[in-house]
Amino acid sequence: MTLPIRRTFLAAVAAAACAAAIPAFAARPLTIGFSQVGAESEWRTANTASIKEAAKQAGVNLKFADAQQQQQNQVKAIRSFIAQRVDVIAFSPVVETGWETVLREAKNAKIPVILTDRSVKVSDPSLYVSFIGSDFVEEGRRAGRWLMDYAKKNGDRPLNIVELQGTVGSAPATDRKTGFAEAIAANPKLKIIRSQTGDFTRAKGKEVMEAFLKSEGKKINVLFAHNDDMAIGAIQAIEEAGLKPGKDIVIVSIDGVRGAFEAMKQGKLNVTVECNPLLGPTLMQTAQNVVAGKPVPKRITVEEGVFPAEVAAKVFPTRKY
Ligand code: GZL
Repeated sequence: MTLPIRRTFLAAVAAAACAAAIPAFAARPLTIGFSQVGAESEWRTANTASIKEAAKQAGVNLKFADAQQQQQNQVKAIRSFIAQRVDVIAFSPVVETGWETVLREAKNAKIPVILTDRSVKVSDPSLYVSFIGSDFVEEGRRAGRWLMDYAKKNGDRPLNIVELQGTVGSAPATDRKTGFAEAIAANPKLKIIRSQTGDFTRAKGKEVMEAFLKSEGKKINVLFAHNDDMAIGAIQAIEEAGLKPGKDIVIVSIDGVRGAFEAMKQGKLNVTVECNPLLGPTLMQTAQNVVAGKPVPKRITVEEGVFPAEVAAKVFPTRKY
């Protein structure tokens, strides 16, 4: 066999071998271990649905664990993902601290970690590859700016505010509180007279609002709730106290879930600041890029708006969550 023909023959054999290998490699789906905070709110339900649907669309093998809002359950789930040698670990950290050890274990196992929705406080930023989520401080500012504008348009009278905080130690609770306080600081007539966690749930939001009403009663002019679910729980408490939510007590909330649009259409909620839960597609794309060795941004934010009651009816049909 002369050299040129022999070389062509060998090249053909090599090409055939490579072609045969590709489908085998390509056929192995990516496996992502995902630890979710829980199922505490409408927002969380939409976030989970987005992640599961995006995994299905992307052909990703998703191992999903619900932590029932307990950090130790998330640590356990991450350790289990490491033991199962998943390709990528992703999670929404229920609180900001206490992650160094388990994230170091993931790093030592050479499994990349992607944060979604909430971030963590760690001394070594290389413990996670990317954080995909909202700017919660800005969400708090937007809530505060709406109230500053409301105060100006309504006689600039003193307004006593009660605040339903999210889960203690969580990034959204800490940052929304910071942003809101920063935005209203310029008007000393806007005063936060009570502030307590409602843990992002309707039930707890109602319970804490009942306590606020018992201790402060008609002194309350405004409720700032860190999420719509606590606002909706508080609306029930306000009505049971014989007051009109959205009128006797102005309500400012965050998330932009369907329940908030329903309440705004009924005149019971004044504004909701959007917090986009539809992070699934971005998570899947980012995970695929990480595994393919492509560079990914350390911080990926999402577009969000502010929806006052006057636009609720018009916008509601376009809402995706
Ligand atoms: C925000 C998310 C918060 C929502 C709540 O990104 O972490 O947790 O605002 C949810 O509704 O419970």
